[in-house]
Amino acid sequence: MPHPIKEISETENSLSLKELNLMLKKKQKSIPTKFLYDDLGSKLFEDISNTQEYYLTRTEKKILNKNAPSIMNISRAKELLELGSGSSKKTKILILQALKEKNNLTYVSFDISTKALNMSYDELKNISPKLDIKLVKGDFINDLEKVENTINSRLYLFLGSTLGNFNNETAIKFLTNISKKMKKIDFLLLGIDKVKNKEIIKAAYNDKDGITEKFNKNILNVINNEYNLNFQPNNFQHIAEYNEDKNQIEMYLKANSDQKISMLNEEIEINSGDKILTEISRKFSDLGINEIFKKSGLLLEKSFNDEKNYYSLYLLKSNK
Ligand code: AVJ
Repeated sequence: MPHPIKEISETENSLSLKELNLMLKKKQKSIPTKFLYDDLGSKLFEDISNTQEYYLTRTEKKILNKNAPSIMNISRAKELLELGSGSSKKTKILILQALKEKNNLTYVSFDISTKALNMSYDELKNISPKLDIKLVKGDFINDLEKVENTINSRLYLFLGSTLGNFNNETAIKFLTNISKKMKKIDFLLLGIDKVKNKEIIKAAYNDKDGITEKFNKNILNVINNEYNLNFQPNNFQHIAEYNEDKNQIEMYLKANSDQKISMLNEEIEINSGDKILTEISRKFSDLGINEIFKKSGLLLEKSFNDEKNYYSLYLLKSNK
């Protein structure tokens, strides 16, 4: 029997066809990043995280392995709530640590993809009878308020540097929402990719096996299915370039030829060479991320890094 999944999104699609239409007609065309993560996309991201070039997941895991006792000791959490949990492979480290000292622990996995929630459940189901697993399907930008509150001490987890996918305004809005939802005894553990040599960063988004390319192009299949469109993924090329002024990777799909996309009784023209933005992935300095914490009502309790300072985990409290 599959584990039950609680769906908390009010609408099936928070983005209307009209809104998508406008995004595709703007000077800088774009598709919302979240459409990268259907079932196949979640699986492809899992494959990216195992490539040699993609240092983020591996480094985050290393930091977690080293510091799980300290993190669980400071937070004393009885519940872990993970936002955008993916396969939960890294979270397992924290769960195992917590179970060493606790008679029971709740783990809430919150993700937009059913596939990811099931992967997460499969990863964790046999760990221990002391672990209660809850699966919640929703969009962490729109549906966070609807996540049930608890009187237990909760550790919010937002790992993988997913915050880097948000522009500054959205990042602050999102973290402020978490900070407001947090009780005095709660903590937030945030994983952040840091500014470093740009060749290392670029390589991570241009793996030689082309998995990131497949991941990027899959976004077109996702919106084709969701909105009944006729994008041809093979008419586009994967681009991931590093914007040094903004310290961010920008992932695009670049049209190989002129094409027309039928939508809402019109034909959207895409010209050869046009680039559709599918993702930004920001890289932070300690100074920059601390500025964001301040603006979001968060206080830094402790930070953890790898020896090269490629990546950081920040353990935070709400300032209320
Ligand atoms: C998991 C969202 C942080 O931005 O590095 C991987 C997604 N995109 N390769 C990232 C991603 C291209 C990833 N995040």
